[in-house]
Amino acid sequence: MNTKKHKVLAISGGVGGAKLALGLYKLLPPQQLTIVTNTADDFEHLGLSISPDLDTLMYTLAGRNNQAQGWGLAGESWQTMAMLKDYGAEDWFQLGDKDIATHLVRSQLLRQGKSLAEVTTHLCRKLGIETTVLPMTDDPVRTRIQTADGELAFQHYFVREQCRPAVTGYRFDGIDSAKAHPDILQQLADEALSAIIICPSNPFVSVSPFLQLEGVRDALKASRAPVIAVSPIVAGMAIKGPAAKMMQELNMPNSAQAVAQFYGDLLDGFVIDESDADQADAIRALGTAVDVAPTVMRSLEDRIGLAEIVLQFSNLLES
Ligand code: FO1
Repeated sequence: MNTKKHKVLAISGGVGGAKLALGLYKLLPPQQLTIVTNTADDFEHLGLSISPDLDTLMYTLAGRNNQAQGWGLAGESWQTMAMLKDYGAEDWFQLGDKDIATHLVRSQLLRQGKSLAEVTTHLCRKLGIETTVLPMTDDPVRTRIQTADGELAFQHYFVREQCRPAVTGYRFDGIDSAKAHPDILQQLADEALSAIIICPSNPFVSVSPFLQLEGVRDALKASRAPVIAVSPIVAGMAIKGPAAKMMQELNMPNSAQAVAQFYGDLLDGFVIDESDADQADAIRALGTAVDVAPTVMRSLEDRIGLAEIVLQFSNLLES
């Protein structure tokens, strides 16, 4: 790695993105890594401010996530949910007893006038995370999923309806007036930035909200650091979540190549899985460098291994 350039900015959604973010977190000292997280999945539920992707990332970095489930905390209990059921309250969104503490503290600090970024830093420090985790914006942005039966709030589509409705489109409520967190734009302009890594998250609903914030796409293109994405689609399937199903419903091929096309000229490099090696040349023809690697992250070693591969790839592409 260029010795003067050493900072890395990672962009992550929830479960899939957090796996690679954890690999980077294990490899890089806290001052060298910033993780920007999607907040368009956020919502207000039962009077609480819930930020699912921030929660997933924080719990993952703190080593307290429920690995089997993909979201929430390990060793959780569900007494509050049982009582909510007794009251006939909404119970489609599972809030564990420990997890609720996160939402209570976040909601209280937001009500006191703290920004989402300030609250996130507070929660991270208390969980022992020193690396900077930034919400993409402090302003409310909310994904709305369009279906044949009308529009759904993201968590209603994802959790309540289990991603069953066919998606005809999506939009991000509030995106036009939301401002990217200023530290993100500052980092993107930093001469010491050596890599911008788009983690394997859903390109449409987890990464796109960040890219659509005013000034972000231009700042990514203007940055001298290479922009590298890891494909969330492996052998036509998403490891987790509805990305592949959405692609089919939006009349796109559910392939790594289609993801590269979606990101377009933003990308300097694209990491695809070994099982998709036959797409490498077609992606290179789009003007993007390609690295073929084992991208399915089952173990912690896999997460660190992929993070190493991506950082090495970024060294090759550095200008
Ligand atoms: N995902 C689910 O599939 N079912 C749930 O009941 C659920 C509850 C939940 C509570 C707190 C939290 O931070 C996340 C939670 N998630 C749940 C995950 C989350 O909704 C999704 O993984 C993301 O929004 C997609 O990235």
